[in-house]
Amino acid sequence: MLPSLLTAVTLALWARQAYAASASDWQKRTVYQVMTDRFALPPAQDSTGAACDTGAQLPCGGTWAGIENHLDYIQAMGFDAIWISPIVAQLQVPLPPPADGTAYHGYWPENIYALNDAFGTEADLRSLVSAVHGRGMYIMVDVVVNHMATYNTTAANAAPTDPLAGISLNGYNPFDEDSDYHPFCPITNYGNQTMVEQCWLGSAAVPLADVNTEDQTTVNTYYSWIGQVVSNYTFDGLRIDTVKHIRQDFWPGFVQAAGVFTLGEVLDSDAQYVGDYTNYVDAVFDYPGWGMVLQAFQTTGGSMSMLAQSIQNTSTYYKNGGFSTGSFLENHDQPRFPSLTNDTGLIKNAIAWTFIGDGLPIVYEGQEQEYSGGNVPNNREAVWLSAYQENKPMYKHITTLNNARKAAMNGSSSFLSTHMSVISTSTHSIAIAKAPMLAVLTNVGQGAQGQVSLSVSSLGSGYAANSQLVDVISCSSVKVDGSGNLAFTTQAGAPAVFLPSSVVNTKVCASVAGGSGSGSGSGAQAAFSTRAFALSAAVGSVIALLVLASA
Ligand code: ABC
Ligand code: CA
Repeated sequence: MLPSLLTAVTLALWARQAYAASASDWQKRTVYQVMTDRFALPPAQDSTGAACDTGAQLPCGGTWAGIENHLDYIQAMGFDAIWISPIVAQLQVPLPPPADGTAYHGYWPENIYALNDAFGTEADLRSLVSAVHGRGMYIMVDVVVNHMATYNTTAANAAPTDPLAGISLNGYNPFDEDSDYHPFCPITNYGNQTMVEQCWLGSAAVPLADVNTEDQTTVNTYYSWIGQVVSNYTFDGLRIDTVKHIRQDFWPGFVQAAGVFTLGEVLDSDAQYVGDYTNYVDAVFDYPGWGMVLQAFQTTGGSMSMLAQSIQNTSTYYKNGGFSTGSFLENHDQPRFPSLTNDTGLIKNAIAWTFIGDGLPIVYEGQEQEYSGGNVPNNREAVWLSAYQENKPMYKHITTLNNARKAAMNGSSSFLSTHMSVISTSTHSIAIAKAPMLAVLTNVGQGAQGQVSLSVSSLGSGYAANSQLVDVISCSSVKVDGSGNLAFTTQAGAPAVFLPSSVVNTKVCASVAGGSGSGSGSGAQAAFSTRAFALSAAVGSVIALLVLASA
């Protein structure tokens, strides 16, 4: 009896290990965010390339089977995890829909015990999960536990009074009684935390009925639900919606019941406020850092020192500093970065940011195609309209960054446990070390060639004098000189991401140019012998960036 019991226990533990991915398991990965309705049509319709009008806010037809059919496209870009939209059954609104559209996005739950049949069948979802696992990839599911969505038939266009009075909760599962919800009040003041937690999101037409998570029975319902969802489908992680809208002490029990890595959405720009939630869930999206990345790279006048300050804030206010963050440039709630600037130099730097730091890198579908939709709903373009082209500049850029991160990880066992550090900033650049990686990001823009020189050997970059490096973005060799200085030229405003040449394999750079060992700077610079002017060479700073404007 005993041996078989032991075997059973061992097997159970093994099964749990195989799927119950922890924060440190996730740290080794990078994530591609799939908005299920907009990523891929079911295989039978795939070649039709059906139109998708984002402005209409109607379902465009993406499904779980569609995602499974295009995992190659995601994996070839170097991602080893995906995040999918919420999976549960949704509120249906009459057509034409109210101003805030339909539930195509999946954030309007009505029955959390049923699947959203617009995305496919249970078999389709299981098949997707096993296909993802079969490739050695992880899958993160988005979950909404703050609210159930309702449609206000009596006062759809009126100022809301008490929507519950005019709403039938027939068919809601669970929470089909008014008493399951906080009394109606719209959130009008985000500075009032009690209001943020106990009042309602949404609009007059589609009020998001705020579940009474002060009630212990309700809490227990959610805890057992999440445990079932994770184990039933063997999800590896959760993206948790609206975390700041539920009291903090709800979360540890939820996280424990889930048993997998949890990444929470706390939409706020205040690092102290957001960072506090890392005491309650494993990690949060780095919204405060994201705001600084936008200001740094959306124009050539952005501030690099504010970006450095934001990295400092992350290490001060987040439980494990940047390790407890998800790093992103775009998502389904924010205008796409190329809607703010069409400067490809700036875009490449902003994308690089996601990959060179401590946070879990996350890329929103369509970034690789340089989609440029603005505010919701325009930022939710269908990926099939791109025909999944893999030869696009940003697809290649993201692939390079993914490969570079892998190479750094494989080349140094301490890469993942080494905190990023800012080794210098100037008006237009910031140098960030996360040994063995050193990134130099600039906002000089695509019209400029910048000559950058910085002292690296004494500043925690991990590079000794005479180290032989490769900038994996340009695939050119650069050598740290005998005094520990690094000089190189950044082309068309692109970022530089250095790795020791010993860890750069042919997957990262098929071949390496300029590997003379004498530094690539002088030869290359001669080509830009036009008007030269120093945009910044901060006195006393170890970094100097000289911009040679092309005439
Ligand atoms: C729909 C339409 C929109 C229309 C809206 C009324 O209705 O699409 O065009 O404007 C889902 C859908 C949305 C839908 C909403 C409402 O439901 O995706 O399309 O909008 O029906 C999460 C998800 C999000 C999802 C929901 C709801 C929550 O990621 O996709 O939306 O399940 C708040 C929440 C946040 C939520 C977000 C949409 O709303 O906190 O969880 N996201 C301030 C507040 C934030 C607030 C934000 C709203 O405004 O502090 O809490 O987010 O825009 C910074 C400040 C921030 C400030 C921002 C704007 O500026 O530091 O505090 O955020 O500088
Ligand atoms: Ca709430």
